[in-house]
Amino acid sequence: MLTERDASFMGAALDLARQGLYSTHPNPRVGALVVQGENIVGRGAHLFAGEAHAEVIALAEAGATARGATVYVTLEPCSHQGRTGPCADALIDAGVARVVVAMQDPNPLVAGQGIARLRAAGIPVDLGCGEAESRALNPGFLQRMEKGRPWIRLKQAISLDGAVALGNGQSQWLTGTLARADVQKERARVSAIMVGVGTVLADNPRLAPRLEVPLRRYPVKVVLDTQLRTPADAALFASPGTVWLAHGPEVSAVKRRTLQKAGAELLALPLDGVRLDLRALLQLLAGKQINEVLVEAGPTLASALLRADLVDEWLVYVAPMLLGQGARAVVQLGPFARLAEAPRWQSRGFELLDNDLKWTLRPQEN
Ligand code: AOF
Ligand code: ZN
Repeated sequence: MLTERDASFMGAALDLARQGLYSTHPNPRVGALVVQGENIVGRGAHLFAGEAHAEVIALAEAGATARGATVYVTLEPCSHQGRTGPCADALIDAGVARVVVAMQDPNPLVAGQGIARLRAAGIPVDLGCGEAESRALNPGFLQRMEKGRPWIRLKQAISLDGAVALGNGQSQWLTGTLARADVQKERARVSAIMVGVGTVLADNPRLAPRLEVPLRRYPVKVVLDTQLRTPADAALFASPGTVWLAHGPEVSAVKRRTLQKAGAELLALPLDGVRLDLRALLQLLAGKQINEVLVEAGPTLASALLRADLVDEWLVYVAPMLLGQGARAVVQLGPFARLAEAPRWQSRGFELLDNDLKWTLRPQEN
């Protein structure tokens, strides 16, 4: 039986899990709380793959007071011996009396076995408290485990008249400093940042998050570059984080070698028409443990992803300015003959960042 009190302790465990927002890749963000009577006696957050899981840290803090305690965990305790030991066994050994779990771990290595092991040891387990919040914290990990592809978050800065640049390409900057600082945080949380080669050639971006504190882990930089046109002296080679260049079947050995020497890892992909097969790319990224991807797309890549129904979330930073006639539209879709055919999106939240609006959208569910 779950109570209000359970919900409130699980809320605290979720807050702990959020400490891993920028660093747990490729693992999920997980928090754990040990409660003895009315008192919190242990707190844990999983922070880094290869290091202790949340439960282990929380149990260590609780020590002997874990005996008879209730433990709140935002993801099913693991049952496998991975980089760290099975958390289900650690909970059993500590003698806890009850475990409240936000959601089952879809990782096939766990998938219900952690909960089964606790129950087999006579420990009651309540499942589902805070499930929506826990899911929201790990969209990429969950989608990779459940659907074999990463979570695609498309990010664009647009004008009030729906454009990303003037006709001559000028686009720096539409949004103000606060919105641009927010993008750095969006970069820092993901497993990979993705752009088309057009963006590399036009803006020569570094694509590494710039935050006040150095990160323990930097996202991979993925460039969609069918013909391998990325210059070997592109700025992204000099910034922190690995570079992956996704290219098509027909690229010269010389180009391949030059770019590998510059530090790139090359990902050969099949074509879908004249462009890279995006589904194949996402499958490959999932195989390389990429959870969330921030796509900093120009209109071409954005349109391709939208047409293929591959955008899971759209972050639109709207600058209240007008770019006028001849400006480059945010996407090229349609034309649609009837409004009923026009794709609609669901608003999932907004934030005013100084003079700009950050709008979070998800595809309309049918
Ligand atoms: C937990 N508690 O805090 C986390 C869990 O390679 P390892 O040993 O770190 O295992 C990673 C897997 O463990 C990960 O894919 C996910 O299924 C689970 N994460 N489990 O009991 C935690 N982070
Ligand atoms: Zn574990």
